[in-house]
Amino acid sequence: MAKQPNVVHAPSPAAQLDRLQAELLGGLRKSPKQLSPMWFYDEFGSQLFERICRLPEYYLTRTELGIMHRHADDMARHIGPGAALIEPGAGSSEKTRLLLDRLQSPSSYVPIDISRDFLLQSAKALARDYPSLRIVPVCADFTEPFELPVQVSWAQRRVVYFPGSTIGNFEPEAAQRMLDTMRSIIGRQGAILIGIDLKKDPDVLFHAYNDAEGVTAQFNLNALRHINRKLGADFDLTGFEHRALWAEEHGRIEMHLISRRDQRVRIGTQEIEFRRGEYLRTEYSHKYTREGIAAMARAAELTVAHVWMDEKQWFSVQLLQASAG
Ligand code: AVJ
Repeated sequence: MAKQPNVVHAPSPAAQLDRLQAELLGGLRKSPKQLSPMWFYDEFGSQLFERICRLPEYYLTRTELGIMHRHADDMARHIGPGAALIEPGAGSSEKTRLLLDRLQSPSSYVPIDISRDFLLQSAKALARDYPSLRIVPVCADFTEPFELPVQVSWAQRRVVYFPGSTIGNFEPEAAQRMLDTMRSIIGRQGAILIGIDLKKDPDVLFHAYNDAEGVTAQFNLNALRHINRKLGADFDLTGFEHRALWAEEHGRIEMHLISRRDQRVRIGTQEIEFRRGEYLRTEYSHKYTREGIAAMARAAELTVAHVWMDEKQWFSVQLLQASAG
C-alpha cells in the first residue's frame, strides 16, 4: 500500500478564517474595490473552471495541453534525472502527470496549495498512480514565504512547475516577486517550467472570458456565493453582473462584477456599500510577449533556456534557469 503523504504546515482553521475576512475587507475598502481570485475556487468554482477549460472560446488549457503532449519528452530531457518537481497551486492536472510520466527517476513531487482538503485529495490520487514517487504535499499560500520540506534537498535538481498562465493573475510587480521567490527556491542548478499565455487578437481574448454559454459569468459570480458560505456574508448574486474586458494599456483581461443597484453587504460586523454601476475587480489575466517574459526573467536573474509554443504562437511553455555568474 503506497505510503500516505502527510501534509506539512497547516495554519489553524480559525486563524485562516480571520485572515481571509481581514483580507477580504481590506480589498473591499480599496477604491476601486477588489477581490482575490482565490474566492473563485471552492468545490463548485473548481467544477466551473473545469467546464471553462472545455469551452470552445477558452483556448488556454487545450493549447497548453497540446504543447505538453508534443514536447513533454523534450522538457523531461532538459530537466534531467533526479529532479524534485515543486508545483505551487497544484491541481491534479493532466499536465503534471504528462510531465511525471516522462521525468527520469524524479526524486520527489511537492504540490503546494492553500486548500488542505483539495491538496490531500489530489496527493492521495497521485500516490495511487505513482507508488514509487515520494510525494510531499505542503499546505501553504505560495505567494507568502513558506518552508520547503527537507526531502527537496535530496534531489539532484529543484524544478518549479507553474502551468496554466496563473502567473497572469499577478500584477507586474507581484509577478516579478513571484519569479524572485521561485528563483530563490530553485537555487543555482535548478529551473522553472512555466506556462504563459501570449498576447493576441483582443477579440479572441475577449471571447475567452465572455463565453456564449455564460460559464465564466457563473464562475465570476460564484466568488460571492463562496464568500457568503465561508464568512457568513449576505451578497445577493442577482445584484451583480459579470464583465470582462481587454485593457490594452495594461496588456491584460480585467474581470469585474458590476453592482446593478445601490446596495449594502454585511460581512461579519461590517457593512460595505456598493453604488449602482460600481466595479468590483475579481481578476486580472495578464498576457505577455516573449520579450516581456525574457525581461522579467532577467530581472529575477533567470535566463530563458527554452521555449515551446503551439503553431499559432498563442501560448508558451518556457524553461527558465538561473543566470550564470
Ligand atoms: C487559471 C488564472 C489562468 O486567468 O485564464 C479562466 C482563470 N478566469 N477564466 C485565467 C480564468 C476566467 C485562468 N487562470
